[in-house]
Amino acid sequence: MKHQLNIVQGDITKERVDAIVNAANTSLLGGGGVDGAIHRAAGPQLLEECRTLGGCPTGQAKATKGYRLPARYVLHTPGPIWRGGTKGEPELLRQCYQNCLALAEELQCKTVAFPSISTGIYHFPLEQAAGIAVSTILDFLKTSQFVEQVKMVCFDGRTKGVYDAALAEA
Ligand code: AR6
Repeated sequence: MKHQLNIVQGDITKERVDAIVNAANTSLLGGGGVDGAIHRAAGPQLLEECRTLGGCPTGQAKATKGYRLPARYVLHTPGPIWRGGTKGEPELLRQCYQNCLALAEELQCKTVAFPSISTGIYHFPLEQAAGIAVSTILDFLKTSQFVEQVKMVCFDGRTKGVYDAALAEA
């Protein structure tokens, strides 16, 4: 199959893909979790470019170069902070995946790697987040022109298990 989604366990900063996604915050000026790991691996030029972007609203996405990363681009998207699920969190999370994939398509990327957006410091429930991620990515892959391979890069075994189950049920 030409267009596919794979679930893997690992460190997204090591991925040799056209674009990796950063689970950022609205300042785009760095933080902990995967955001901290990406900035450390990319080097200080990433923060310099991020400073020129003027932040980013939750659910939207902005691209930078990858600098010292093996990936050519970083697509920064602030996921929703979980506030009980009645503040539009599911729709905002869907928009994160959708807008990153649209940006990857604009940049003519063939391969894109995502972390599990919002399920760390932002506490979005993992099962629900995995369902949203998998369905949004699979829908996108049905009609994408450039993007052929999407990887969900899960940092730990529990996260990978939940994404595997979501893909099996899709
Ligand atoms: N590779 C892949 N996944 C990772 C890595 C890595 N190197 N490191 C952590 N994860 P989080 P959020 C996983 O907290 O919930 C930051 O401070 C992690 O185990 O990074 O969207 C930002 O600046 C979890 O499964 O992101 C924001 O302020 C997933 O990545 C805030 O955290 C997401 O966890 C965003 O919170």
